[in-house]
Amino acid sequence: MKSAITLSLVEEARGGPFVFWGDAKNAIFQAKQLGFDAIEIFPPDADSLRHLFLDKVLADMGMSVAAVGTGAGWVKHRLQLADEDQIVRQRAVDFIKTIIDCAAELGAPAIIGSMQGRSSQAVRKETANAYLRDALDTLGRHAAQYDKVLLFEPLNRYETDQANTLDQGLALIEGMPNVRLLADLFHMNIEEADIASSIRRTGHAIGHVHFADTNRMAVGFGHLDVPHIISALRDINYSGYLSAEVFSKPDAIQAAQKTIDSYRAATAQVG
Ligand code: LER
Ligand code: MN
Repeated sequence: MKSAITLSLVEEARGGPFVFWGDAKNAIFQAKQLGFDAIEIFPPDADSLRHLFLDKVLADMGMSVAAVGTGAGWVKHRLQLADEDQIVRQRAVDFIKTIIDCAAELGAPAIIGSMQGRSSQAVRKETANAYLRDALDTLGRHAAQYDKVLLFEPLNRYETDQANTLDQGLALIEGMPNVRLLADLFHMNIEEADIASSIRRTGHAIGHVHFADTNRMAVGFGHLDVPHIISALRDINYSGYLSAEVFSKPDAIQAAQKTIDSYRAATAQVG
């Protein structure tokens, strides 16, 4: 398993669960200093990320990009894949395609979390699900041209009704060989009956993990049963990232330090 930490470049997402904010080069430097393998980036759009020319600083630092989030499509541009308007849905798909393209340039997969949208008065749940499936199929194929997977993230019930658990996520991506599940431990703590069992059941499809404690603070600041979860990840031979998508509390450095300490303790303990 590998360690990663999040960086948000989206002002509209202030207060959200990201450790570093704004200054990408500094965040990459700090993450490297603390011993992380990679950074996960939440950009406003593909062009702004490209214009940072991070390839060089990443190469110089020996750092990777774990994943690139698409949530700004919703937070900043109000696009989502279950919108009632076909034109908005198409714009949402196009927005995600551009992120898949620039993530691939950085060697990383893209994540679909809040862009999955939800049902509404105008769009029944079955229809919302069908819109999402269509989009995931298209976008998974788009990512395949770069040999990258597409990561689909079930979210807790307060954020979506598309998929709240890993089992629901697995049903949604059925028949899409290039789409993998993102297991976010914060959402799972709310929705899963047993986090470790869910990981074991759906493990063949898990491609990324958001490493967060029960209160969405850095792991170690809440009451998550970390050894239990790490041993489930070991059982499924998970070799991807544990990426800290957590609040920058009490501040970025302390959240990052706690994360890397917990990551090291947990991965050393279970072997
Ligand atoms: C995104 O990764 C996520 O977990 C959602 O809660 C949106 O912030
Ligand atoms: Mn997440």
